[in-house]
Amino acid sequence: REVCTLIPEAWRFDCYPERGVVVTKELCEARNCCFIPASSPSSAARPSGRNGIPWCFYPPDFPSYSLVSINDTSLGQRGTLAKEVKTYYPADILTLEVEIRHETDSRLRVRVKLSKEPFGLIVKRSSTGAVLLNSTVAPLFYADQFLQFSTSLPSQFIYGLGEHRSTFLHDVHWNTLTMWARDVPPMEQTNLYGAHPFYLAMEEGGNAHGFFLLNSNAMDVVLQPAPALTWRTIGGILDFYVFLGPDPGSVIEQYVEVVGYPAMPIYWALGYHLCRWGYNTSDSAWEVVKNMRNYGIPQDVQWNDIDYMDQFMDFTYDSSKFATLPDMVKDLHAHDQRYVMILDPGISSTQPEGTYWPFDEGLRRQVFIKDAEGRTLIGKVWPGLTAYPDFSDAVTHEWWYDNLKRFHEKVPFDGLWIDMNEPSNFLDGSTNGCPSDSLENPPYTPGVLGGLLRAKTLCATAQQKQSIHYNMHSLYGLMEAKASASALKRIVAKRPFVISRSTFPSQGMYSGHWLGDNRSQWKDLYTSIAGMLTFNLLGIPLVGADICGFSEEPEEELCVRWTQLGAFYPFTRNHNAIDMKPQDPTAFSPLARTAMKQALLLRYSLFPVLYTLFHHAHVHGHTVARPLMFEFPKDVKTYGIDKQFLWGKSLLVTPVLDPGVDYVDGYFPEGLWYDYYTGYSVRSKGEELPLQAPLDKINLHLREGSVIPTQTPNLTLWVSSGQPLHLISALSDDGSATGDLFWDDGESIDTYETNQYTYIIFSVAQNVMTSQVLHNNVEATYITVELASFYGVKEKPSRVLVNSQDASFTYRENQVLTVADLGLNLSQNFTISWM
Ligand code: MIG
Repeated sequence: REVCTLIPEAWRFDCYPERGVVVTKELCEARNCCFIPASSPSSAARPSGRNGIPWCFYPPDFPSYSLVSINDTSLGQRGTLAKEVKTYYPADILTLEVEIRHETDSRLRVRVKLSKEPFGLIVKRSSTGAVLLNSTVAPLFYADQFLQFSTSLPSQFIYGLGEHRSTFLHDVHWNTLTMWARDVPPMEQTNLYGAHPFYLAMEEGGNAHGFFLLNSNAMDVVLQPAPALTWRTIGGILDFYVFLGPDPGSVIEQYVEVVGYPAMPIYWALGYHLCRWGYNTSDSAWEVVKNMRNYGIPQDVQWNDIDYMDQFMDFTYDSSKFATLPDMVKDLHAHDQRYVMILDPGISSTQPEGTYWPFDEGLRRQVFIKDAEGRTLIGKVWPGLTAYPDFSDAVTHEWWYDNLKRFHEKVPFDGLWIDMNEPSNFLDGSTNGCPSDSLENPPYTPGVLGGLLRAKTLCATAQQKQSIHYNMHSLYGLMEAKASASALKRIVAKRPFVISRSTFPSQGMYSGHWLGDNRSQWKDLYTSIAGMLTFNLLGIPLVGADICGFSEEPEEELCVRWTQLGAFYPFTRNHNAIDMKPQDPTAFSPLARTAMKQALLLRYSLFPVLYTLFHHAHVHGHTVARPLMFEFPKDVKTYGIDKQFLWGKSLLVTPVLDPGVDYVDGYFPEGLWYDYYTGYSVRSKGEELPLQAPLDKINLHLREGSVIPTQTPNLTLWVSSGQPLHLISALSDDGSATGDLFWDDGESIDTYETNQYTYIIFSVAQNVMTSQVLHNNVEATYITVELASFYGVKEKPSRVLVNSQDASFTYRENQVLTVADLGLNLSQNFTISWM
């Protein structure tokens, strides 16, 4: 048909997305679609996400829905959609109700749901005319188990859509991203641990918008070079939000306002964490802790993996190999350090009755997920056969709390690591398999690894309190995190610290995340940056990768470079797989160990900056680890950068990601940038510059116009966060700079919400620095400001005044003015001026 040949390749929307089928002319035409085989034969089979140009695609007149009526409502419009011809998927819904709500000035919400000229939705930015959404590019499908709509995109710059292993900027060249929580080491082109149907898109001129499909079912998101995007989900309703920005940071604020602001972490969450799988005894873990202290390497938290458990059973510990566990925890606490251990959701179901309370009590309270026939569903994980708690039921939360409380009396842990919560199963479905019906074998199965929804998880037909597992699967990690955080909060009466492997939108309210089972390879060092930045977009800023790599063994050089980059992960933990040789800092040569120690001390000295950034994440939905394009949205050269990143608006991190080099190229957006260590400045026109990077150095630059508070580091954040402050101001060309500090007791719940905090603004203008205490409800009096450095002071001053009193100072040829021994009380306003 001629209409078919007229459609450019980039605009062909796949009419035959089923995998493992060679699409023939007959099959395609049975769907009333256009058939044009591509020249390259590889497009025929669909083993992975790189589908290539579809051979079978919708013609422009493919039947879709028409708008049959529309009425204004107080917030927007409500209308009815109808179509006459059924599609080739069962249970088409021919009449739909669409509701469009302008919820805020920057947020549009559209819900299409059941109700007793083709319909399309176009969203345009009126200031620029940019088309943010245009669903008329392909037909709308709305069958019971197949909902699909497509939209054009205003540019190829698309971010988000976790969890996948990819570059930060997604490839729109026929790239299918599948979402369905899955336990698998991160590889390209498969669904991973979490599901996040949210993207951020850049428009011309630096504007940005966001799109969130509120849907938990298994789905494919197809990117194609038109550029265009297709959502293809197998359940739920179409309920989506458009966030209008107009800059990338505002888009994230608007998204986080909907899904929930990230929790304010307890202070020690930001310290260095040490973990491994395969500490054979508590003494061997304890030994590392002691060595770290002896070498003077900062460490806030020691973790244990499943080794600590008795036969891998939750809420037990091995009374012989881990006999000294309670003593180790006591010792950690005595040194202002903390203890975190792992929990897996699977509860052993094979212990003799009366010997394992978690299972007995769980059965009694009926907390476990049931199979389609109403029996406790049994799968298999580390302890052998297991039942799975149903965290969609409040009863289960109470049972989880009781278990944690009982265990806490034996081992007073401080935080929780929740693993295997996709949920993971060594079997497919259950010990009894799964029924065969349209939930287990839907008319269309998205590109999930293993080809079946039940692959390495529970049956889709399993029954949870709120719905079938088919709908609830990808929510498991979120709901377990919610139960864990609330239990921990009750037990320790402090901000709960939880790190979860599986995640879903809203997760940041309850937990952080680590990026899973990476490898000790340079490639994985690099991809960790994209992962970290993506999770910052998704409202889960407390994120990091396993430092030095989980599986395999790192060369010393890789582990040093990784510790340097890891010192700038918002969540910084070294973790290692079983049977791999030790890779904690104490395991390396003095040279490497010293370089790692330096990197960690640097992180600890920046704690006030990091803590303040988390405050802004918690209160405003800001990112902590931030892509360059967020601060420089008009500079297109920043759009693809994922080898560098910022902390907040002012600290630029340029890690070494390659072996055998002592320099690194870094991109510097236009402006003045100061070397963090020396104060020397470079003026960039928006260019790449080579930087020296010997093994003991990670490049760090301060953006002009910023003031950052730092502290003398120490072995724990408890000690270092009590040290005097050193304020560093990086002056812009006109001599100005600003910065801030959020301060509280570091651990009480809701300090911001209940006014138990101090907030201070630092500003420099016309040779005067002012520290202004805007809010002072907590005693910040025990903190002093001892030192102030000013980078970019063009001439040597003749006098320096501190609160109008003459003070001594130094000035060096690198244009750095330093005023020492200030002894200023942080809780009072002060000025420092020079002339
Ligand atoms: O089946 O608990 O991602 O961090 O060390 C493996 C053992 C289970 C997977 C986690 C990893 C952890 C490991 N776990």
